[in-house]
Amino acid sequence: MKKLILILLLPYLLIAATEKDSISNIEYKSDEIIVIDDDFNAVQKNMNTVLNSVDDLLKYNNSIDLITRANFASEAIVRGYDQNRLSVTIDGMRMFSACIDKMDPITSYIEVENLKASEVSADKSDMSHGISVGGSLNFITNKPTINNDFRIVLDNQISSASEYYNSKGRVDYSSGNFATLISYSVKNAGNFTAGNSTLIGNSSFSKENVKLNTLYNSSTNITHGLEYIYDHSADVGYPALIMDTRSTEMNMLSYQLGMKNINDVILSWDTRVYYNSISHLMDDYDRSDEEIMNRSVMPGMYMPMDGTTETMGFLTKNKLLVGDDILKFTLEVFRMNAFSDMKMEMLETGREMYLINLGDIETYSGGIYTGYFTQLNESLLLKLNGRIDYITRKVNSEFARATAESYWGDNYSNNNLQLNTSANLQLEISESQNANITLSRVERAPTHLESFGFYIYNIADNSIYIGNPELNKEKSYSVNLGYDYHAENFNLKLNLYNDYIVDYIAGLNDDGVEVVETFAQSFKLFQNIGNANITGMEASIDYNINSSFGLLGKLKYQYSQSLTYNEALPFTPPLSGIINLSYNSEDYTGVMSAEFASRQNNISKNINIEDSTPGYVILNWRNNYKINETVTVRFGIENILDKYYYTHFSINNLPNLGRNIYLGLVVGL
Ligand SMILES: [Cu+2]
Repeated sequence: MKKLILILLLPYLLIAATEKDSISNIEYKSDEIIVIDDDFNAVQKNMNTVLNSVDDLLKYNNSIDLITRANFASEAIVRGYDQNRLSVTIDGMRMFSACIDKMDPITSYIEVENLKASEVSADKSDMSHGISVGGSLNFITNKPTINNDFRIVLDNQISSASEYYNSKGRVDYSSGNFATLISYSVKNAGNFTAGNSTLIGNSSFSKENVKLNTLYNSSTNITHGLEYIYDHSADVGYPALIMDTRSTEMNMLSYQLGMKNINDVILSWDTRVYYNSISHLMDDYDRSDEEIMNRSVMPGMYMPMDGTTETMGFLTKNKLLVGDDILKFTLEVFRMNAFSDMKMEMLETGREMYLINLGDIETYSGGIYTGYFTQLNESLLLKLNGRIDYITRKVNSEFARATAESYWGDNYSNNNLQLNTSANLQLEISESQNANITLSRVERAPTHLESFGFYIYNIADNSIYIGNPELNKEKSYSVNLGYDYHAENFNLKLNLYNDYIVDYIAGLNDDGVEVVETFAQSFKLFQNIGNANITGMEASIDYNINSSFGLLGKLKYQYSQSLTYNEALPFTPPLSGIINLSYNSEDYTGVMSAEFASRQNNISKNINIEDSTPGYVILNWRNNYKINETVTVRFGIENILDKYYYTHFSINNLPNLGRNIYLGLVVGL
């Protein structure tokens, strides 16, 4: 019975885990607050047994949608805000995508066996992992535990729609004060078949990921952690884009010092130093001569492109008890370098040209966050947040400066001070009901691409983008209303929100450019295009019908508008949701789910060029059967009806997978 509830509530708990510090009054007063951050341990392991990928898992967060460009790691967007408008971190550490065509969103470096939980601060009531106009998204990875145990789990899976093979596993070893965790994943996929048995060419990929973790307890309340992640993907076909990934390599290394209950005041103090680098190479060598000669952008030439980012940082967070109140304090500093260049190789003449897209853009950023949580009375909890970041950027490459001189003059650096505040009030209406309101004022400096990107092609609007060093910060004024109802076998959660955005940043046609006749593209310069407004709602329920059956439902809707153009913003989520009916016995879990979205006619025509997206319903059947203590099988059919569909977040209307039959074998020793 206990297990049932756990599995039924998995998606709910995952969300619950993300609502950070929504501490009930009792917990708030007690010592339990110390362990709250580490509380959602058992949940993830079970989640992994029913769902197959990080993408599947993220879909169960009601604020998240996924932008797809290939049958490969999708980009997570929160309430329609993409990675440019989110602070995306792994264990609080910064990482920046190396591909200027967004082939390597941060989510591509996370594997399901590494992921413990995802924290989303869509209402901006938490700023400890940075903050942007769309909030923050932090991935918490699995860590070793000190339990004097040795355990191996191997998980092999095949699935039909893309002749996909995935081998993954983890080894946990712990002895005395020492623990280690090693996990790996190897993936291989051929071309995938979309709905109605439609084969999508050039859509295969391969990927490997290894994560090594060690933990050492030097005393009862002091831990030292060392973490290394290696990720490599190769030959990733992008049917929706004009190029494919040749290879991407990511290395990430960090050391963490964790201290708990140092004295009556300092409840926890975590410090981290980290380094990561990403190297990305893409080209169009696999495309046919016919495609190269006839495509609308830069026909007749190959365009291999290189991209690298390198980030190093320091992060220290602590939680203090001040009287009866909690004070959270974070200090963060990081440096990031981004470089990207391309060659243009004429097919007919063999002549070559060279261009730098990101001219070794160096970013320094320093931030201080303070959160103050106080219990006003028996039923009212107030959280006040403030965060200041100072960001400075400059273009180091002389070549890049010279190329862009006609646009930027001698303006090759900018500095921004970001001031962010939010207040969150939580009201316990009764034993079973809670309400909360969050007001926030958040701003973000333009990204390095928006400031200093040069000739960056966007296939969605067939335009070439140029950065603008003189952009104003984008500001957002938000209100978020939340309501929770929880009974023994029923939970309801509601969110209503409105974001008013000032100085929205987007590319606008640059009239100053004389378009060469052979160019079918328009040139767009990043500009502040006025104000925008986003209104939305999210609702979720879970209901334990009886000891065997459970129901889970999620629904969301958003309406967005650029006030300048009187049209929707790009990637506005339509009315969409998920319904799960699950059955559970001691050895078996089965989940029937329906994912659906209505037609999206609120589209962007000026900021981006979108078309209306038809609605869809797809059905999935996923199962997990425990044969004995050692062996578990996982099997199911996704998109049972073989529906041909794509979401509003699909680039160039690339369809999703068709009927997909999968079988996995999990062996745990
Ligand atoms: Cu790329």
